[in-house]
Amino acid sequence: MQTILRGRSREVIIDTNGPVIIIGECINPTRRKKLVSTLQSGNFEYVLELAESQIKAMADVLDVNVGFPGVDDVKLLAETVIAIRDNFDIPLCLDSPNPKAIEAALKVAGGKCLINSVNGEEKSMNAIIPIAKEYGAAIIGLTMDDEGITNDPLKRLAIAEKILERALKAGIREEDVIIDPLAMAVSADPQACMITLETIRLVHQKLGLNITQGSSNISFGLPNREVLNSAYMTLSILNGLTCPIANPEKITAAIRATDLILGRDDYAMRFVENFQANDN
Ligand code: THG
Repeated sequence: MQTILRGRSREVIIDTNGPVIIIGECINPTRRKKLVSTLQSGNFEYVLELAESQIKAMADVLDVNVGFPGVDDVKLLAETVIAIRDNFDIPLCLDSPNPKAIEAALKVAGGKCLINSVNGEEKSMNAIIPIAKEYGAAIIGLTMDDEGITNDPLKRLAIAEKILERALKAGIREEDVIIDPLAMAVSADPQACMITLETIRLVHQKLGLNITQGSSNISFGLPNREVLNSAYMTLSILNGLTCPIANPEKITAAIRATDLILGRDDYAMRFVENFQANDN
């Protein structure tokens, strides 16, 4: 199955058979307080630097998250999207829990965006799915609902099925629904990664949809995050992860290595191209 996203003109194809598509996570105020302060004063230099360095590091899509307590993200997300859109031809993943901010950003983004995200709560599905249909966007469906986050992979799969069903009913194409199995900190729950890996396997096998996740979430609160994130990335890809949200400057080499090992990189072209561009 193929999900197609678009920037101003460039098309990115997310294929359930790989190779892996990288959604750059770095435009996010977590650990980057400077992002909010510069954006709020109308200075887009720093966000454009973050875009450029991630693209150099082989990001295929950019996640754009400007959410921070006290921030008017309806205005700020749209302004940030305009700045990126005017400078780079790359598809965007609009990351906000606020449907109004998502809609304002879709109005100015152009191309074909990925909405991050909808979840299995009635309120979320009712707000986001019609917007996705209206603007022709793809959606990320988080496998949580009105009852919160379950530790049972089969229940997470059932939520994914529910979101897919609603989207299909609204006229959204199957391939435009990407599932997020919820990557959580393994420091907080020793089984967290195993639960998510099993959810990935189930969604891949039973629904055949593209799968994303905020992979770096798993290493919160631990040292040597890079090694932990790389090991988890490889296992996730083996189970069916196709478009992680991650830091390309730290994870692209491991992703290219995994694709090569899985027979999805003829003559190691992509592995070598990344090594030549980024020395890793
Ligand atoms: N699912 C979906 N969207 C998401 C998440 C998810 N969006 C937000 C978040 N989770 C994913 N984005 C981030 C961004 C930054 C970090 C983690 C998740 C982060 N970065 C560190 C830094 O920049 O210093 C470390 C990065 C690293 O070492 O690789 O912690 O789950 N749909």
